[in-house]
Amino acid sequence: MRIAALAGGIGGSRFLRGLLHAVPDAEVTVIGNTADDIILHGLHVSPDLDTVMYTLGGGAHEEQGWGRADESFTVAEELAAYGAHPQWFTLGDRDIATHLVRTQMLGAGYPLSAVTEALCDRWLRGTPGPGVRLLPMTDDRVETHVVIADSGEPRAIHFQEWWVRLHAAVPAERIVLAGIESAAPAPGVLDAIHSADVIVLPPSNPVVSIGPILSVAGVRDAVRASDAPVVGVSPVIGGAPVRGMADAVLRTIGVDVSAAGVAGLFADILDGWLVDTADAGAVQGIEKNGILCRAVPLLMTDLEATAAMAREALDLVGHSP
Ligand code: GDP
Ligand code: FO1
Ligand code: CA
Repeated sequence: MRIAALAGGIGGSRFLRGLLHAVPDAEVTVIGNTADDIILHGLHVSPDLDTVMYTLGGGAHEEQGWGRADESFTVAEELAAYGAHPQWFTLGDRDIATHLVRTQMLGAGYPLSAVTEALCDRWLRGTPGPGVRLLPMTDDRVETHVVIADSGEPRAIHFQEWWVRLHAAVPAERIVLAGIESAAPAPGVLDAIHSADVIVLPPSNPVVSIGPILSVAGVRDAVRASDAPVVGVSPVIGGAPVRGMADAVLRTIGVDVSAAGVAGLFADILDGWLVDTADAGAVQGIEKNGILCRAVPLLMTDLEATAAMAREALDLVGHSP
């Protein structure tokens, strides 16, 4: 079975791990969000691509979700000693090697897709079966910026500064995808969508993870036009995201912070939508939108629980593994 999955970072990669466990012989292409990318200390950091790569490759810091396991911060301490900025985004020593390789290859003229393939050659070689492929959504620079009110004046800051330094505590008046107008799908992205048997939306952040991917020229149309059923998993349970700031960014774009609200955001592309048992009351309304809907436990407490979610998602759209 060929599966195409649109993924952000922590939530997406945890779900993908369960999906691969549920369907070990599936050929999975992950289309990763690159709008979180940020240049720091001259290094190109791709947080969501790295979270997927480290998580599926077994190198991620499990509780944190992002960054490497067994990490040290000697370089970050030295940077701080020099007063180098910013200091609100901490790069671990092991993680810096990833950014050095990426920055060096980009500087030599390789596109982000080639860089990602090279990095994944180390991390994803061991995955079972036909394995998993990670593609950036685009090779072009796209950055999520957040417009906040700074003493009355609107000011755009990088999404990472809003999230990591400000903890999304300052209301985001607008979310802007800088560069999206001229971003083309990376090589293989549209093919992966066209040739998929199933397209999966893991429970990633609908606005700043799935949103940018669907905003790349041609991607949303390709998903809509694909013969493959599209099935998604709600990242919101009982009116709140399981973690992170999805509630804040959903409010910014005027979408109800609920499993039904997020289903509505993707109604034009969804064939199936999983909600948690806490939101069983929403099933009927979602089905009125012509979307198959099922209420099942949606907390990714461990690999088996996540694999069960993945099986339910595939079964809902007639592709039971
Ligand atoms: P990020 O880019 O690192 O923020 O990661 P993603 O965008 O891929 O995933 C973040 C989303 O995952 C958040 O909106 C969470 O609500 C969601 N999430 C995290 N853990 C769970 C879980 O156990 N179950 C569900 N349904 N969603 C989850
Ligand atoms: N998140 C934090 O809250 N604090 C950090 O210092 C931090 C550093 C960091 C370094 C590399 C990386 O790939 C991710 C990092 N993150 C950090 C998480 C990052 O903000 C998230 O992975 C996503 O971009 C948010 O969707
Ligand atoms: Ca992210």
